[in-house]
Amino acid sequence: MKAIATLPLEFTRRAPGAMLRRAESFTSEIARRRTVRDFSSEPVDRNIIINCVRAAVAAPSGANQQPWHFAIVGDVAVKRRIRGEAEREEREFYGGRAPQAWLDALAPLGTGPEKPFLETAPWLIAIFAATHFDDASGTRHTVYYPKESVGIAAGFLIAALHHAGLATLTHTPSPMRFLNEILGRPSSEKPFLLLVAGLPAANARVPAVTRKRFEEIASIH
Ligand code: IYR
Repeated sequence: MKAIATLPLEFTRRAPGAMLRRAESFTSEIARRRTVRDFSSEPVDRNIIINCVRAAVAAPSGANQQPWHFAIVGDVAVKRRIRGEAEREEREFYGGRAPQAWLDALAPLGTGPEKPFLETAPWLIAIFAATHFDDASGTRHTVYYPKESVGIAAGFLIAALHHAGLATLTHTPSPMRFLNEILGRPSSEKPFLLLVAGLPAANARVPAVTRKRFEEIASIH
């Protein structure tokens, strides 16, 4: 295959001091991100969500295949259907499908099968990962590193939403195939995660959990 054309890189060089200040300022902002489960029903402009999805797709992906789809849901009836299906799965999960050790790990977070936030929050973003795709000539292609690629994009999205001033919840009902049916996505796309986005309820509370110390999660060589 012929090599792709190249362009000069557009890159902003910064002084070391400026880089350190920017690194510290980004860290202090992103470190305030919390997973929120109590959402306000206050509307949020769809253009904020659209712009954050545009940030997500700046993520790198295996072989630049961009194997993702973001289904942005604000319609009340669609959110209600998603809640209904998610709670059906979650009742099974909490009612016997999950091993006791898993339920024990979740107990401090106080999660359960009720998922009112799927209707209360103004926006749900269902993120799908393509496992393969067909090109214009109908040839099937394998996607390389779909989970890594979509995971990175999901991280960008969560960071962008937080930066914009919104709260998020990464919700993973398992299995999530019902999302393909409700959102009309092909079976070649696997639901990766259901992101809830909006403003927190006025009285929102979060678990008193802490992050691991730097020395526990990183080593310098
Ligand atoms: N998907 C379930 C269970 C759940 C699993 C993990 I791992 C969490 O960090 C939180 C919840 C639910 O959403 O309740």
